[in-house]
Amino acid sequence: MKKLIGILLSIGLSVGIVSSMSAQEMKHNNSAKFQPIEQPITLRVAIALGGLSLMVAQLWWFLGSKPKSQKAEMSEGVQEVTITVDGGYVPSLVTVKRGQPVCLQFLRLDPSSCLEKVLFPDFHVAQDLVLNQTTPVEFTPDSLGVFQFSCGMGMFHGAIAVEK
Ligand SMILES: [Cu+2]
Repeated sequence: MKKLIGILLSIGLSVGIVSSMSAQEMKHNNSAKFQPIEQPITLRVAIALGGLSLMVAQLWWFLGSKPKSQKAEMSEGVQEVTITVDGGYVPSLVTVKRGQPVCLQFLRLDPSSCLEKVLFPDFHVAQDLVLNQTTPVEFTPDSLGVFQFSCGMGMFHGAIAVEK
C-alpha cells in the first residue's frame, strides 16, 4: 500500500513537470506567432504549487516513512526476533544473517481474521497465529536478498532482509 502511494507520487510529479513544461512551450509558440494569449496567472500558480507540493510529499515519503527495521538477536545459534502483530507487523523489516537458523516470534494482538495467518512464500511457510500468544516461525535463509511476508490475504506486509 505504501509502495503504491510512492509510485502515485512519482507519477504525479512527472505529470506536474510535463504539464508546466508544455505550458511554457505554449506561451513561447504564442508569442512567436504574435498572438499573445494571456495564460491565466492562477493556472500557472496552481501548476507551480501542485508541482511543489508533490515534491514535498515525495521528500516526506522517502525521508519520513522508512519501515522500522530491527536486527535479529543471536541466541544459542538461532537468530531470534519478536514481531508484534497489531494492525500490521512491528518491526516490519527484520535483518538476519544468511545460513543461520531464524526464529521469528509472532505475537498476535490483533483479533481481526485478516492477520490470523502469516505467509512466507519464499520459505514455504504458511503459519496460523494464535491470538494473544506467541507463535514461532522458523527457517534458515540460504540466499541473500529481501524476502516479503504477508497476512493471508496479502494486505499487510513485512520483509526479511538477509545479509552476509
Ligand atoms: Cu489480511
